[in-house]
Amino acid sequence: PLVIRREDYRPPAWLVPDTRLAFDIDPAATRVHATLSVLRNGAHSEPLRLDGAGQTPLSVVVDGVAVNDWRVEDDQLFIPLSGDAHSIETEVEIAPDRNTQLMGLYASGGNICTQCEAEGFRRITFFPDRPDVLSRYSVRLTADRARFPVLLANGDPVAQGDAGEGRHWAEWNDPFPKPSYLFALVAGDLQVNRDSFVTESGRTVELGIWVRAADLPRTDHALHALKLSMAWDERVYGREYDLDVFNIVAVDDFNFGAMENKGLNIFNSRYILADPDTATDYDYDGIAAVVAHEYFHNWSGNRVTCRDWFQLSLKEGFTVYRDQGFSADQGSAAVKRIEDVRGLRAAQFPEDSGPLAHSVRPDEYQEISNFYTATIYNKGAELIRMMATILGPTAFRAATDLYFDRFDGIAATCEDFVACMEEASGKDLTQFRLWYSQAGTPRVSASLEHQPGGGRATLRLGQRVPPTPGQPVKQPMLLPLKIRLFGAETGRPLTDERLVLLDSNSETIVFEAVTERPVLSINRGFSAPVVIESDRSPADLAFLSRHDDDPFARYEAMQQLMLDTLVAGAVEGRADHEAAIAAVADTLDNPELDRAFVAEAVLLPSEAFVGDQLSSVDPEAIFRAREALRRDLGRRLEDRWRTAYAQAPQIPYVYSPEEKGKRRLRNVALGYLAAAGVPDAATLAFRQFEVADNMTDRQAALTTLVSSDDDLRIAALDIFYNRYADNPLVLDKWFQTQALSSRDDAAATVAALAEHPDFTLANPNRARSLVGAFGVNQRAFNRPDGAGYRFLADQLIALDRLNPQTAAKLLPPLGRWRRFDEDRAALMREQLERIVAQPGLSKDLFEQASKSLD
Ligand code: HT7
Ligand code: ZN
Repeated sequence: PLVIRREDYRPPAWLVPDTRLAFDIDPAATRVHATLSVLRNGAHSEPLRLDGAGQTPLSVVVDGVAVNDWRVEDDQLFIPLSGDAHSIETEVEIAPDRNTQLMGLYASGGNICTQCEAEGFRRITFFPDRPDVLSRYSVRLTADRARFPVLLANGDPVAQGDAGEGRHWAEWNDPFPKPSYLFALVAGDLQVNRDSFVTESGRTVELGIWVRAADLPRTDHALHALKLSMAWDERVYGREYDLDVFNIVAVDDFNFGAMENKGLNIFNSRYILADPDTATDYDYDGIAAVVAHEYFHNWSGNRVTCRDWFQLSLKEGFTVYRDQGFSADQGSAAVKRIEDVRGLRAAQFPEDSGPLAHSVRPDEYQEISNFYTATIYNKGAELIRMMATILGPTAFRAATDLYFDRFDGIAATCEDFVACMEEASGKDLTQFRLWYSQAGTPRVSASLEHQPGGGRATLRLGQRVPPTPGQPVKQPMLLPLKIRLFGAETGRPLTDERLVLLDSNSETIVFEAVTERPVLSINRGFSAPVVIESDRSPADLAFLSRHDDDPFARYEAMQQLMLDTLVAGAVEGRADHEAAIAAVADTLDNPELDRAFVAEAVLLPSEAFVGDQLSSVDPEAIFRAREALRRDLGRRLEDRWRTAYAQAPQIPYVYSPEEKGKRRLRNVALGYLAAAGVPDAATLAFRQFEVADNMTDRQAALTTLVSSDDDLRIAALDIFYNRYADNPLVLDKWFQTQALSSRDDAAATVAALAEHPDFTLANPNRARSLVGAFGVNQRAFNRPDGAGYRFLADQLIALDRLNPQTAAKLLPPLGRWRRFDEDRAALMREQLERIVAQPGLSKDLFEQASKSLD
């Protein structure tokens, strides 16, 4: 396989300051005429080399003259040029309606749209399809007026008119130089929800969200989120929007969440469409976060872009950090931090400890689409957060100002970003840079000793960065750890919060005159993305869950207590549940705590996370241990769960932090009542399912029923299906809920659902809702007979023929074989080998499967 290496980066041989594109749109045969002004970049004699995946030009014209001394080799068009500046015209024909990969120009629901990041533009026309070639685009679209009444592209609209024979045209111009991955167009039969936003400097921006007519009533939340994002970026980062229009289009077929194309964002419809009847609180949150994320890219990604794809985290890590800050400001910052850390642990920690581990700035890849990972996005965001912590808010803002100003209109690197952090703050981040180059989650050991009678407390810290593929030996990293001590007797803080910068393999910190036995609160706010290994007793963890003043640390103490209990249960077959039950009871009883926080704090760690703590995962044992603790918590605290369940949220549905918190706690309570096996659990759930005026409560009730043995489960599934048969996003929930069931027959149900008439691999959301969800159902997927592994491999092989990117994204569960017993490991490897041996396999799936075998 061809490996692309970061160290091989060379500046482009030719620049393209201006690009003119004319599209004659026809789903079966679209003509693309491109006119590029090209400039030799430095003194060299290389021909012009344009990327063009699988295409042959219909014509090539240089400075107005048709030429034929060009050649196409390895998907690149070579044109010899004698001068330093030329005009190059090419024409190609492409078929969007046969594009199942959903990269380049493709059809979705009868409309035509694009996806160019990372390397989709080369599937549209010949171009140096790399992020450091920035060009000014003007675009003319011509299409059938009846089929495609709306014609959109990047930038601002210039003109439109009639093209005769039932066709019409529109011209768009984007004055900001941009890389080809930000190019976009849409031709479709769409309606718009319009609004406007007046920027800080008084300019009016026309906003539009374009969807199918029937979806128009479900666009208000996204539009509101867009306006909040625009105001937030002005207030928090001093970033103002720069075009006269900002359009968003929602499509049903999309490989990712959304795309930040300049002035014309294209979204997976699941991150736009919401109303109380069809979207959960979680969906509402996700929509606001993704709308904000794509909007924030206008500065972190578009105005300042990436030099090459190894720098992907420059825009993605920073933009995730920015969207996390936005979401934190809309409600409870503590709950947002808890959710983000839970996501990091669910997706990034396993990646960092498995065969696909890579650094935040990777050194090589085969297929760049495989590097849109939790490491690049979420660990990347943690790196920015750590720098913000080390610098403090004022210096961090000065540093981001410097970065945006200095690199505006430039394709920059992660190094450029860190250098701005240093320059604006005067801090030395030399050692911190290891976070960009070393993969693996650092493990920090912490042990605290105290001399009784008001003596000295000694904290011993150690760090170890585990080996990862290609990186057997690691250097110690710079870890910003927020630390505080609390008095075990009084429950009061004994020290201020301290930021310890742990920069060596071991370090000792001394606290003098500590008047009572101290309890250690460490990595407060999850200040560093590390695993803490401490010798704190269950009693100390329970103490922190009651007394710690940092909400994240309080949550963390509770989770650690539960995790230790579950690990003991899974390994030894039984565990003492008392400390965990008492801590949950105290948390439920504390009226001062926000309900959303309580709901998060009393939830048990997932089966997968328990498995991540063990050298050999026994999915059945983990499931039994977790069910036992859930049952005990349910039974022993039944009165409390019933009280929590009785706190009905407001009707009609209101999407607000308070109401979300109430709904969440109520649904967690329902789950515990079901786990307790109370006789009315199924009736309670079914009644909630029937009377709910919102999807949050309806889906939560369905989730409870779907894991139960009660026949009401079948009734609820049928009602749900019939009610939402016309809504693809809600049908995804129907598939997903069943794929996540904890019933013994979950694997068989999933296999049957793959044959359901509404199941299709052609739609990525649908594929993810069944195949992707099944891969995270630890017990069902890891059935000892290997049926789960075979099923996943069958689906991936079939999906790879349609959409390699989406197939490759769903492979990782098969790569976790090292963590399982020999029999399961052999069964998983068998399927990986079967995938690798498939003739015609994509390089996307080949890279993931072959690396997973190593
Ligand atoms: N920057 C966008 C990435 C993206 C993407 C990547 C590969 C294949 C399809 C894709 N669609 C969008 C999304 C983002 O991070 O905002
Ligand atoms: Zn992004």
